[in-house]
Amino acid sequence: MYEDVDFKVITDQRGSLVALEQGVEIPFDMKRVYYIYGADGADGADGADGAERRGFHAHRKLRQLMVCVSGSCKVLLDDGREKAVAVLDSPCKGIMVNSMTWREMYDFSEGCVLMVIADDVYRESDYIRDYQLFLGELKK
Ligand code: T46
Repeated sequence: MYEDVDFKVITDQRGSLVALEQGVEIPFDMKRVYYIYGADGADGADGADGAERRGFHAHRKLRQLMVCVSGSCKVLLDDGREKAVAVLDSPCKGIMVNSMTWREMYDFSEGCVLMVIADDVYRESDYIRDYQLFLGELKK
């Protein structure tokens, strides 16, 4: 469903640096990077915890590395058999999320920036946005 990944951190008196390199921390060919910010609800978005949950989908093929480079959030992960919650609260660690894993992101802290590195370009046809359809495709 997903794996925790710890990154090497290079720290000196100027601060810290993390490098994510294809073939080292990233086990696939990187095709896309995107990031989500302003998701903490400070702009008036009105979910139960003050912020809107995002995600509510699985990907048929896409694999992604997710890391909060600033702040924190939680990710509910579900492979149809079990569910887990990953807490992303450090720029020094991430999670590698496999295909056919339902995800929901929530509890975004103020200033959270969630960066995602993906092994393909954006394709809406890769999304399963209906949970029952997701369970059905898992059985195939
Ligand atoms: C995921 C989680 C972690 C694009 O045009 N290009 C892109 O590369 C992406 C990712 C999205 N979009 C469009 C599609 C929607 O109209 O941006 C809009 C928001 O996307 P979405 O509602 O899918 O956002 P999230 O936060 O629910 O999910 C995103 C990713 O889409 C998804 O792959 O795994 O972040």
